[in-house]
Amino acid sequence: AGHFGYRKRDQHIWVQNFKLCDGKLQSPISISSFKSITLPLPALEIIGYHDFLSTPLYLKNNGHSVVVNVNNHFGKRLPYIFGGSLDINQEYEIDHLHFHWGAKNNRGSEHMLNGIRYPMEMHIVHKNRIYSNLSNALNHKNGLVVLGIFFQLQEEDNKSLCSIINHLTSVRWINNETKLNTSITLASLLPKNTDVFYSYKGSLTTPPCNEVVTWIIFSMPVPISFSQLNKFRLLSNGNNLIADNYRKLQNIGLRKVYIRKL
Ligand code: BO1
Ligand code: ZN
Repeated sequence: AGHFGYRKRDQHIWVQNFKLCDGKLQSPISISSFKSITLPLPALEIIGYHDFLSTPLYLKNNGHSVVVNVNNHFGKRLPYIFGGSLDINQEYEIDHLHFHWGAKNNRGSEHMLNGIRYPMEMHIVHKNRIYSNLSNALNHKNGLVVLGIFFQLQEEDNKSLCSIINHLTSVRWINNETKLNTSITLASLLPKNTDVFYSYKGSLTTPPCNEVVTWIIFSMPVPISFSQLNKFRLLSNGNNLIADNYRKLQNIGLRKVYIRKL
């Protein structure tokens, strides 16, 4: 029952195997700047994002997405975030990052922003430092923070993505794993401006759908070229190419979305 698919009929049966997917605080949602509540939030503090991540860094095809695992910084302090919309004194350290993308350019992102579905969305998953690992964090409502970053097509390659994208051919098949031969900084993967973001309380967008995620979605997208995006679309789960690995929109219900702007 660890299996789940993204086709419409597959998504409808997530709730049969994963009861939490039927909750009232599910993700993703459609975000509207007009319906968001402006708060005078402090800046999100992003620590260690300019340092090159400790190597070896592993890139893995897990059949749902492609993942860069960052949680094996033995000895070193992991990059972490605090401030912004996060509770005072709570620090969240990076665990991994992964991507959601479409088979066509008019879809792929999980969240929508002002009616726009972007062609790709990256999730940088952080766990509350007070929990010893990701699976423990999934049992607590302040367990995770996920940074959501939209990608927008442009003609030129995004150089910062090259070390990941150049290795996608080495992880074409499910469970393939490879070492990146050049390190990356997380800062290079963020939008130029991180001052403006949306925040709301939601869930994992995949089973088991735990409602433990504070979402922080940056307003400004990051560029990616057509040819770079096409390389994600060649990944396979053994039966099909991986694409359209985004969950359908969930009801916002009684939740509020907050926006920080300058
Ligand atoms: S996301 O950022 O909301 N798309 C997200 C989704 C799932 C996870 C983290 C972030 N976590 C892991 C679970 C694993 C599970 C895996 C499935 O998702 O911790 O138990 O096997 O890909
Ligand atoms: Zn995700």
